[in-house]
Amino acid sequence: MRFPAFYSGPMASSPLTFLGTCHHDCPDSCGWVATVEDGAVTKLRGNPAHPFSRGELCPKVNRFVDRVYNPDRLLGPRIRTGPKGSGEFRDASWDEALAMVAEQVHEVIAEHGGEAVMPWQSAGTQGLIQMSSLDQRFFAKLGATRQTGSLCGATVGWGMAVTNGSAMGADPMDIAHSQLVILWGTNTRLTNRHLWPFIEKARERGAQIVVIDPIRTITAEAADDHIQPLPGTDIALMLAMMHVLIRDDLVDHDYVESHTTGYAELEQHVADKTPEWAATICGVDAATIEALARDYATVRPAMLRTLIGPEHYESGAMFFRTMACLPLLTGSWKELGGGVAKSVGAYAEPFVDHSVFRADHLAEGKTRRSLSMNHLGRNLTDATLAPPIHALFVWGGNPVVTVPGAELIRRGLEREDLFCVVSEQFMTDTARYADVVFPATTQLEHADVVESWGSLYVGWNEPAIQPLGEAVPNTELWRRLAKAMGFTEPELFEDDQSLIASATTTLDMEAMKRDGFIRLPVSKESLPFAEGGFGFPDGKARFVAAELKDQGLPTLPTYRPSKEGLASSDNDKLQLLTPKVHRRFINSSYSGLAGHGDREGAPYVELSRADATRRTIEEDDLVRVFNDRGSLELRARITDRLRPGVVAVPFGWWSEHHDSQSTANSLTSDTLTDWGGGVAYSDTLVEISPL
Ligand SMILES: Nc1nc2c(c(=O)[nH]1)N[C@H]1C(S)=C(S)[C@@H](COP(=O)(O)OP(=O)(O)OC[C@H]3O[C@@H](n4cnc5c(=O)[nH]c(N)nc54)[C@H](O)[C@@H]3O)O[C@H]1N2
Ligand SMILES: Nc1nc2c(c(=O)[nH]1)N[C@H]1C(S)=C(S)[C@@H](COP(=O)(O)OP(=O)(O)OC[C@H]3O[C@@H](n4cnc5c(=O)[nH]c(N)nc54)[C@H](O)[C@@H]3O)O[C@H]1N2
Ligand code: SF4
Ligand SMILES: [Mo]
Repeated sequence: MRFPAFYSGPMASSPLTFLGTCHHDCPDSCGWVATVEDGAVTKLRGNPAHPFSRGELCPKVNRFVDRVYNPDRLLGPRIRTGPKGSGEFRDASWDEALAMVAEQVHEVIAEHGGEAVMPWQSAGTQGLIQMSSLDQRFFAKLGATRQTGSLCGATVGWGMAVTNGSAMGADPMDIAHSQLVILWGTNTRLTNRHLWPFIEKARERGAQIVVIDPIRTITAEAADDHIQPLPGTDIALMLAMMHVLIRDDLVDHDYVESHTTGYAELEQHVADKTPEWAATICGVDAATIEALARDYATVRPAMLRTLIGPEHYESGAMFFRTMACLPLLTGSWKELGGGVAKSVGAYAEPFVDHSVFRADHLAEGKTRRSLSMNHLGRNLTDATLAPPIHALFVWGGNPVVTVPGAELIRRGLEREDLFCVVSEQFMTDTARYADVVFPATTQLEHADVVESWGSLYVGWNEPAIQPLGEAVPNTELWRRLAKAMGFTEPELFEDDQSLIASATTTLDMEAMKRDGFIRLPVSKESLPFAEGGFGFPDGKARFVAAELKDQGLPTLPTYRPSKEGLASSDNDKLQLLTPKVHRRFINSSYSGLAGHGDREGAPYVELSRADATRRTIEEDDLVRVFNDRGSLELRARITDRLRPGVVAVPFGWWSEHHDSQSTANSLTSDTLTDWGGGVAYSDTLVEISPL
């Protein structure tokens, strides 16, 4: 079967270079230039013209060409021969693999109905059409269960929206204009490295950089101040800041009066949320909280920069709803370099129309239930689900490593009455459980458009080479599966160029293809809420959110200790954080590759000297980290980067890097966030004992 040509428009660059954009789930969405000789990519460099990434890639993608040509790449379909999870497969032709999937899926639907089929997809590629497009139509046609929830990001937006009526934020690049930069629960130098030069620029202009993080990260080490609250307690810290702002009359009353509602209730609500009160919850002394609040109001412009870290708590959305109240009180939105800079997806919404990919009519009126992607383990093992899941499709993700409750996921994937299809570039921990594995192309082999969540630049991705082996883009997989299933609706077979064109009608695609990127057509000085204009009908932001009442949640910003968390636990338990730590990984991608995992070392558990001494643990001892969900054997690293009571295991390692099959997410909590559909990875308690 020949793969159809992707793109035949005008060539942007000289014959041997191709402009592209990194597809990884990373805020930077760097522009790149691929050099091709004799049909093979020989060099991949940052595109120097890209205004955000400015010619640099990163320690992951500097070796992307090795990833693409890696001997372990999956280059043809495979069919399982050994027990589930064993990783024993044989090569198969596309025709055989497609026929097997079609037969099994028809059988599942005939016996149990369409909802017995579950799609599970994550952001392995963030590309417009390769992340999610034709799959929506394919699964509608099957009448399959819908995936809801999000591992990352949605909770931030939904949290902010309760206060602001929209998920809009400041343009992160405007941080260069700030005099006070508060990096609140984001490890910029690791996870968003191309923003750091803009922060350095602010610093050259006299800005003060503060990091608020329970871990002394590499970003905290480069800051002027590091405030280290106990995990999941920031809401109390923010309430105390509001207390100080109001008590000391550091409030912009004009702004509050013109553009907000509920101030009187907030004033009353925070009257007793003193810095002393917060200090007992956060473990940050009251004087530090006082000073932070005063600086926040008086050193201007002050930018709050946040990403994803704090969403992974039971009160994840409440964190962002509460944060959104701070710039309202000080009128910080009026200033270039003020406000809150979060992910900027909301900027692209008017210009990139994802709704064109839907085709709900294909479901022909069948009801389609929704199940959370964060409860994959629960859903696969819940025999009371009606119907139970009997066919699972996974693409663009590695849930056995990245989703909480990993042991439950494994148990679910081991079920003999589950048919599992995975589309992948590598034989991941998840792919090992598949009945059929399909080979996926990389970003150098397919066309796409990449919307960034870290800057206002949208990138073009020109395929630089033909697909390797028999790999296909995700879109082509859905087309082939639709054909194998015997479907004929033209919507299921739309080609890539047409899909891209239909979603981007308001963008200057010619300029994007010529330069490799364009800036979203929004004004240079983007001040979304300088003059109010919040997303509610009256245009005003809300300190009181009446709609939360229906969900049994407090209508005012409120700190509530987590059910599973330090604040409510006995002292033998430690709170486990599982952050991104490695420069050469992105999530669980790369940890299995030479030049990445081997150079990062091996997984470990970090704990404070006090917690180690209490358990007679020495540096490099082998210890057991466990709770009732799972257990890991790890080397201990004694550190002063963490407070007593808090321990950390780096996220991203596969089971082959651990002594058992388990990984960090074997231990983590799958409790959902208060709203927004996220999950509380960090509300996890563990015990540690020497081995
Ligand atoms: N090198 C590398 N870069 C990446 C990734 C990667 O895996 N590796 N992943 C990418 C992805 S998918 C994402 S979403 C982004 C995430 O980017 P970030 O949100 O910056 O990264 P995280 O590590 O998820 O969390 C950031 C910080 O939040 C802190 N944190 C945890 N709990 C709390 C809390 O209660 N309060 C406060 N104040 N801070 C807290 C953690 O200690 C951590 O240092 O990074 C992207 N970039
Ligand atoms: N404990 C803990 N768990 C976490 C986090 C944490 O901080 N701690 N962070 C969470 C966050 S923020 C995120 S975003 C998630 C990420 O979780 P996942 O989205 O599962 O991320 P990856 O592990 O990178 O898996 C992406 C997979 O997609 C594949 N892939 C890439 N491109 C394509 C393609 O074009 N087609 C197909 N078919 N496959 C492709 C890659 O080979 C890779 O195996 O993890 C979450 N899990
Ligand atoms: S992973 Fe992030 S930093 Fe690295 S090249 Fe891709 S977008 Fe840039
Ligand atoms: Mo993420």
